[in-house]
Amino acid sequence: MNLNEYLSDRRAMIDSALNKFLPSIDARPQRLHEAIRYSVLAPGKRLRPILALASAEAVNGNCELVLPTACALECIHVFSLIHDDLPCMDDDDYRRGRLTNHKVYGEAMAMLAGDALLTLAFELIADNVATVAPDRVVMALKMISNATGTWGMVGGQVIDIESEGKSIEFETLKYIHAHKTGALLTASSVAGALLVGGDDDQIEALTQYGKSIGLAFQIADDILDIIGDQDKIGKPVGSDEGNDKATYPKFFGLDGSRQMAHNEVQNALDAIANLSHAADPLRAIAGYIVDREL
Ligand code: GRG
Repeated sequence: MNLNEYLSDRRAMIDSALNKFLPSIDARPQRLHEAIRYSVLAPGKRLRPILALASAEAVNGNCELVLPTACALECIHVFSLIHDDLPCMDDDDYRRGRLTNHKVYGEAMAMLAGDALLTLAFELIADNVATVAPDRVVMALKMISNATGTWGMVGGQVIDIESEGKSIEFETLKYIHAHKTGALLTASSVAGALLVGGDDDQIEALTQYGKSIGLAFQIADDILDIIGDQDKIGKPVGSDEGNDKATYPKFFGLDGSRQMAHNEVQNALDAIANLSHAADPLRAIAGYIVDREL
């Protein structure tokens, strides 16, 4: 399969759905809606929603049926980016090649844009009852909430903040990565299949796939923060070093980290070995996650 064609086709599908689902700048409060659209519609990879669509396809489902949940996953992701960039967290000026949300709209509006995106996400998932079985929507709501809050992304962010400037055990670094970035990537890898009626074995395989690509993604992110091209990544490199953060390269060096990322890609492929050719997009995405330049 041609991965580049697949990714650009799915990105177009998601961008058009996001444009439809996000509040219009003509509706009140206009400035909030402008701030939301500024960050969500900025050029991002759309990795999480693409994974959700590919996950539905992997179990022979129609990916268009899960578009509301796929867009919800991007809303949750962008909420985390906007809040992570705030002065009280990483205090970053650039994201996705543009000024960060608070630099343009101010801190209060950026915080509220993140809050509105997080809640809009759950509204969108609930709206998915229009196209898939209600019991599956409830299962997806539970899984995605769990991956987002204290048991997932928010929990990982807290341990990350508490670990800054400290010498931490490798176990703690694994916890941070698995929760802060891994949990939402895993939920995205499972959500599509869950919604279109995937069976227990398929859901388990996709969960293992998601955990492995989640870890591979974060190791690649650690590597890109050292050797990446700032223009391609859309934000300054070297921020981990500047923030005194523990990373895979600090524990294992660049070559050791690259090898570990590739091992995780192989684990992801092994996990979905029993799925049919319909899972080929997921197979190709696993490789892309470590070979990407941004
Ligand atoms: C709950 C406030 C809060 C934060 C959660 C996920 C997270 C913690 C913060 C996001 C910031 C960050 C730098 C995370 C580490 C790696 C990561 C998720 C990078 C950005 O994701 P990409 O590369 O971005 O998929 P695009 O822009 O392509 O969508």
